[in-house]
Amino acid sequence: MRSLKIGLIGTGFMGRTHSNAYAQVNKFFDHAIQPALTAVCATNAPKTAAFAAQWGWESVESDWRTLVNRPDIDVVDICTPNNTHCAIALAAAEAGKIIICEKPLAMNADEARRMVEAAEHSGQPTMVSFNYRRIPAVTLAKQLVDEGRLGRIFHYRAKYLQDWTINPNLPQGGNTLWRLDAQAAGSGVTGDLLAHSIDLALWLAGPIAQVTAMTETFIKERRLQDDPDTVKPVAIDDACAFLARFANGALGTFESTRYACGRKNQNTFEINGEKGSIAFDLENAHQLEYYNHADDGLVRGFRTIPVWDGNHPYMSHWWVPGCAIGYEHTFIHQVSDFLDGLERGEKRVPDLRDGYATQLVCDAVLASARTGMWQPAR
Ligand code: SOE
Repeated sequence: MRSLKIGLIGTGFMGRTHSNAYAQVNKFFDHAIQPALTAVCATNAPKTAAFAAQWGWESVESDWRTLVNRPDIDVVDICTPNNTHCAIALAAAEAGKIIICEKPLAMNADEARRMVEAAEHSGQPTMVSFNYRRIPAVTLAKQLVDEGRLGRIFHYRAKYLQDWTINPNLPQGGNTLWRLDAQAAGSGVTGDLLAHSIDLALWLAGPIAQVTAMTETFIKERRLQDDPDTVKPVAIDDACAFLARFANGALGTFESTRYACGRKNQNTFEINGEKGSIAFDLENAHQLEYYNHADDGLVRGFRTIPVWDGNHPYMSHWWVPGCAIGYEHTFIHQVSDFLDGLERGEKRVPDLRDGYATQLVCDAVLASARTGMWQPAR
C-alpha cells in the first residue's frame, strides 16, 4: 500500500474534520493509497502538540512555510482562516505539492485565480472542501439530474440558515470567531455559507450568468475576542439574499443568514424541472424529496427517499441499510473520492478551478450588494 503523506495546516473545526477523515477512510473504503498523518501545523505550540497527540499526527510544525517545504510531505491541506489560503496555496504549488483547501477558496476571485494558475502550472491534483456534495442524498440528487429525471430546469431555490451570531455580545475575531472578522474571512455569510449553496448550484444546475443581491449587517459593532476592551465596526455581511440567472435559462433564489433563530445549520435546495422536482434539507440529511410528474395522477406527490440503502451513493461502505450516517462522513467521502482519483489518475471535482467559479459568483454577489446593479458572475 502506498502512503500519501499529509501536512495539515490548522487545528480548528476543519482541522478536526479532516484529521478524522484521513484516519477513518481506509477503515471503510478500500484504497491502495493510505493517507499518513505526517505533520500538523499551527502557531500555538502546546495546543498543536495536544492536537497531534489526540488525532495521531506524527510531527508538529509552527510555521506553515516549513511544513510546505518539507520534502516528506505530499499533500498540503489548508484548514486555516480564509486570509491565509492564497499565500499557503501559492507556496505549496511552488513546492510541487498536492493541494487540498477549505472553502471558500480565497478572500476574492483575484486570489482564487492566482491559486488556480499556480496549481495548474504545478500539474498536481487539487481539491476544494465542498463537503456537502458528498452527502449520499445530495450525490443522489446529482445522479437524478444527470439522468434527465427533472428534464429542463426552471427553478433553483437555496437557503443556508444559522443563528449563532444573534447574540450582540458575541465578540469578533481571534482564534474561534475569525468568521466575524472581515480581515480574516473576506466576507460573512456570502463566503462562509452561500459558497456551499453556490457550489451545489453550479454542480447541479450549471453556470450562473448574473446575479443581483442585497446584504445586511444587523449588529454594527462587536468587541474583539482577543482584546475585549476594544469595540470595532463589523464589516462582514450578516445576511445576504440574491437572485440569479443561470446560463441554461433557469432562475435562482438564494438566501443566507446567521440570524434565523432556531435554524442551526439548515442548508436546503429545491430544483423544479419540467418532469419533476427534488428537494434537500441538511437538517434531514438522509432524505431526498422527489416528485415525478409522470407518476399516476391519483397517487402522485412528493415522495421522501430515505437515502440509506445499500444501492445509494457511498452507503454500501457503511453499516446496514437504515443506519444513518452524519456530518463527519462527508469529509471521509471527499477524501475517499480524492484517493480514488489519484489511484486512477483521473481528475476529481470540485478542484481549485471549481472553487474559483464559486468565488466569482461570491464576488459578483458582493459587488451587486454594493452597487445595487446586476453583475456578471463568471
Ligand atoms: C459556519 O458556522 C460553518 O462552520 C461553516 O464555516 C461551514 O463551512 C459549514 O459547513 C458549517 O457552518
